[in-house]
Amino acid sequence: MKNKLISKLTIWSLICLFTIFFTGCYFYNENNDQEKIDFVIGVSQANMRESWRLVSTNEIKEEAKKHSNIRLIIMDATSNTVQQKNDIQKLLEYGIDLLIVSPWDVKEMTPIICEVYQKIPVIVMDRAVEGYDYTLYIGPDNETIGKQAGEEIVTLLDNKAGSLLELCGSEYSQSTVDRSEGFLSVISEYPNIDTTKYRVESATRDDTEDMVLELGNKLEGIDAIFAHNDYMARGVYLALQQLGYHIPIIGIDGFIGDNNGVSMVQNDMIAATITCPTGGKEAIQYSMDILNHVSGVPKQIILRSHNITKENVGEYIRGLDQPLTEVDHIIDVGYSQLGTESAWRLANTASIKEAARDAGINLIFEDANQVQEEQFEAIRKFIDMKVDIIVLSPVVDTGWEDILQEAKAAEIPVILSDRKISVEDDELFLTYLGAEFLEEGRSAMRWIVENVPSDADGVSILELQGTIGASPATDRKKGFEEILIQHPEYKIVYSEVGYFTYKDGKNIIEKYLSEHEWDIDVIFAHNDDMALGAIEALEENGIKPGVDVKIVSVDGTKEAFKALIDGKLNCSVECNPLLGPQLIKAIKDLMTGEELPLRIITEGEIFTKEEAKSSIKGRKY
Ligand code: GYE
Repeated sequence: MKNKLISKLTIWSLICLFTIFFTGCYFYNENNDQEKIDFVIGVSQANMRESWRLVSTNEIKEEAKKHSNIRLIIMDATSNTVQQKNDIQKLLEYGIDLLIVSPWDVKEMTPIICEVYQKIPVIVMDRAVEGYDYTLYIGPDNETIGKQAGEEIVTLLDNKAGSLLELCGSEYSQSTVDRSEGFLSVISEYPNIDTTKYRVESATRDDTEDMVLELGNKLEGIDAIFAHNDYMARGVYLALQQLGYHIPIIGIDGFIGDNNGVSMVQNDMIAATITCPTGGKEAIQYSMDILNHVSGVPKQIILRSHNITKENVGEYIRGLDQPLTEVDHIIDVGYSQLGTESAWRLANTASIKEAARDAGINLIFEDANQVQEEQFEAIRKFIDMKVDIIVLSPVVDTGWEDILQEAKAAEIPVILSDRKISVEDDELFLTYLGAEFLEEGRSAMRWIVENVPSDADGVSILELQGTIGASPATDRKKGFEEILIQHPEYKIVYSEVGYFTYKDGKNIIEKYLSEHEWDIDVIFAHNDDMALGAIEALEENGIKPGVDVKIVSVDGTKEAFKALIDGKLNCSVECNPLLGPQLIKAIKDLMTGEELPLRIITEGEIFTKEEAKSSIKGRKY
């Protein structure tokens, strides 16, 4: 420890000397008592020109003030990739313990971020890099933000009819593309609403003002204007004032302070703003957890956005000042688990029970045997018991509206764990904690393309599907087919539902063999248990699994690792069931009044024989 302190101090002095030579870099050091430096955090910001990034950097600094034992070194890449790479190199030379990076060009920055991640933890903000080579990603969901803006604008229009303008930024900006897509997905459902898109490449206030001034009397008959950020919204407002038009405006960002979105709503300058959180506060909070090796750090945090209107702006501002509450009683949590169908599920249940026990939480646990009605009963029981929080791991994704309305009426918050649901009213649950199933399906098919080359006859795939209507089954299939479609030589020639169980995986292969000559090149199983069942059926019929037919599955259980090592399974895409620590963190945050993110996404690696060999020892499930 002492050595560590000395080296931190030496590094710190060096850093101070370096400042003299470098511009675009500054050290944030609220507390001058250098003895206490435990961690140096490097922040590589894409630029300090965009206001959103300034807010983000400020939030990072404000949150860092709460920790006297950390130092920040912040560098401004001035929207330049070469500069950002150099910045990161310098930060490494300064001996940072963790890097927070908001990349300018995601593609270009991915390799260096991977490289840094091999040495120290990396938090990526705002723009997601490709793959999973980072510790944690924190960012908004721009498509959802676009949808929220669309919904807000629709409520403004009488009879759901009218003409809209959409003012957006550069088509090369992913956030612009996503916001636009989300917005249009809502608007397109209303045949009597038409919308015209204009681009303001710089997405700034002044250029937007000029563009709207130029539109002049083309604004006649426009019923509402959607601007992709609040600075643009302000430009629209200023132009409309000069032109003498009164058209409701909706912006995005929702920052506090003069001329920002929230005060523009308060002052009737714009009709609404959709908040786009920067995640600066969360970046520091999670940095501390990562550096202190706290368990329960997820892979991705997708932040929540709010619609701020004249009606709720006061309440929103008051909410921001609310201090966190102390929880003075034992927390009662009702957990509706869907079943015991797989090794994944057993590990999941064990992780949740263990984490609840360690945290002193009273967990009322009900297993529904894969039957939705049993989950309804469990939830009703939890409502009667007046638990603090209900956690639902839903067997299928539809049919939850009524029961969740009952929970809402009883004012009991609901968290979704593991699987997703599709409901019209997003407010029926607070957050989703689980894996990115779409990506798992994509990874499985990518592995096939790279490892099972096609011959003249093409590649025949047999698919073992999970439970019909369960989000991991739907999304794994969808993600798999997204990649499949790009490779016409690969075809799914047979697909059956195996409910994620070993028995059904085995039965399907037996049935196939009784009806067909074996002509399958690859089996894609939505989980390991079905793949292991298939392996048994193949062996009983003299077909060598992993050799005569390649097998790819999802989950990454210990049993699957053994099959990988034995060469009977070729690839398992990890879906981590150990959700307990992350769930407990969410429960505690909720109880103290912290806002939960929109989604909390867990990590997933890809395992083949070699990786399985080297990691089976420490494997927990
Ligand atoms: O992959 C499968 C289980 O919902 C992610 O359900 C979970 C899936 C998991 O039965 O093995």
